[in-house]
Amino acid sequence: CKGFNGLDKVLLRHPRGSSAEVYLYGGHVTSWKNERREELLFLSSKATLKPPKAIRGGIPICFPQFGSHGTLDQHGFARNRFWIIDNDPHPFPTNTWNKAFVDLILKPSEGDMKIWPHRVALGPGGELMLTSRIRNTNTDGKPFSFTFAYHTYFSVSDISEVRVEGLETLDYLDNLQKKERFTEQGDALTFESEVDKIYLSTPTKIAILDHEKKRTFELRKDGLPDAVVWNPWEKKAKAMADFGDDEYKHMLCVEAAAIEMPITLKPGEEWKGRLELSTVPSSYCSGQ
Ligand code: TA6
Repeated sequence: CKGFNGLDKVLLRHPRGSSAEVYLYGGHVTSWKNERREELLFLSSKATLKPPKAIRGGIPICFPQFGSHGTLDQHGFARNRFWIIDNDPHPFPTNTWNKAFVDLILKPSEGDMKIWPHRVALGPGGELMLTSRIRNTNTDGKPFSFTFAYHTYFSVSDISEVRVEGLETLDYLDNLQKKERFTEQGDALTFESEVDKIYLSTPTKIAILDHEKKRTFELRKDGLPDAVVWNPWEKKAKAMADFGDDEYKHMLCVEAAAIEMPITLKPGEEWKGRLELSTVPSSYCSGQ
């Protein structure tokens, strides 16, 4: 890792694994490349890389609040802050022993007792794993409730030729229809217009198929029962200053999240969220 703390650009490579690499900026994953150095995450050409504006792309972390319902700014403060590298991390489970990793911590303010450790790991096959551990450190006996999402921007060749498998027949809240609850149809998701849906009680694994690249992203998650699917499409894309007018064609957000049922911790209790991303070749033929 270059750089001493999250303020610098940090490069993560696996010493014995594939030549895949991950870049972090300010503690946020902004780039994940496979062994052929193909970029797998979307980062807008207009993204601003300085707090308090959130980075438009990569994997911003929405914590301690997802969305705008709550007392904080949209999506909470974690994504608007620089994180620092933790050189003396609380031991994470050893199941990451075969991965290169960097440990980060987020302190809401200087000297704050609350610290939230977060590990970014890169496996020998180029798989990317994020683990966050949230503990209630309150000494006044008060519970701590939060909602959370890894707001992952996947890079896709052409949104009109992408399918998402794993969310069929599930209930979802539609952000475009006053968060009303609906039930998804029985086929894989395809995309012809703006979408902003929070799928509820989703499976551990979700697949995102990119027809042109013949590549499937596999998203696996723990501790995160919901999944958000978002593409702003043309009109909203034009309205975002940090997003290119046509960039909606080349991205899709599929976000491992805990939203419908906020996570509530008693003092001393800890929650762990985990996201693992990998890619596999896919034989998806569009129009099937
Ligand atoms: O994840 C979907 C969403 O909640 C959308 O409603 C849209 O607002 C998107 O996040 C981006 O939010 P941002 O605050 O980063 O512009």
